[in-house]
Amino acid sequence: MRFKDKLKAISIKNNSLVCVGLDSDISKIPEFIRKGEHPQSTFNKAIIEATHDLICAYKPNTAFYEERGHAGIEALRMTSDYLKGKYPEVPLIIDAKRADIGNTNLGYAKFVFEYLKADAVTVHPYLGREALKPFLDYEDKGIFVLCRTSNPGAGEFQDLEYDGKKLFQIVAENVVKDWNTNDNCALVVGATYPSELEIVRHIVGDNFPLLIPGIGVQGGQVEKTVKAGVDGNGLNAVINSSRGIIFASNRSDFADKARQEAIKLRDEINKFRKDSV
Ligand code: NUP
Repeated sequence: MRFKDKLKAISIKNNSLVCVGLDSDISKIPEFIRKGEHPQSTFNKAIIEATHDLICAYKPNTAFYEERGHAGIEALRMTSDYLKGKYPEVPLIIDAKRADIGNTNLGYAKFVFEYLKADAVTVHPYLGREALKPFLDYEDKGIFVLCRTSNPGAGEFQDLEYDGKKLFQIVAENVVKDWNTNDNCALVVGATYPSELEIVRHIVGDNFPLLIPGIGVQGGQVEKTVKAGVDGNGLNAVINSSRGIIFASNRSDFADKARQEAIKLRDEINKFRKDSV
């Protein structure tokens, strides 16, 4: 199934726009798991078991696996194998923020889509459409292009103006008009910038997925995010929380606490989602 259809189906089935960020920083996972074999994948499996019926996607950020070298890459692959085996209907977004010249992107794309079997990936737009072709050619996958990021300094380049438009607006326009010929593009917009999020949703229209990180620890507010981010059907907003869910407790109750946080976020999102459609 194509990524976009998979995302829509699970969002409807689970009645949820929550994306759980599997940013399983080895230094933060509970000590009794850290001491065991395969700590990151054991942790991820427990989080998946506790939350798979409450969410619309999982999003591991590769940074927290790459830092461990071989063991981390293995953990990422084991996590993907587990999810694909047990809950194949749940999309896996690999947050790797890749981009290089086309020939090099062939390798990046194979790593995420063939080795890790991801359904979607995050990429930088800076090298342009031509360079990203190896990603865009995967018709069934989702290509999330960074548009307006959640960090405090995001505006340094993203708000630069050309012809009365800010760079992030031009990125959104180009992606939706020119890059999306396979109907597999999506954008990343931080929850910390609801006005920009509203502008981007207006540019891309309905039926276009937006990955929205920055809820909770980074300060993004749920109400503003939902109202600005969902499409006309109350869908296609993938609202990510990583630390706020997976590290709700660092004791033996960590999975239960993660479940409670996921329920809380799902319900809060749904409360405002109703007002938006
Ligand atoms: O603009 C972005 N902001 C952001 O936080 C784009 C991202 N991909 N992210 C990622 O989302 C970030 O790298 C991390 O993996 C996650 C946010 O985590 P947290 O603040 O919910 O813990």
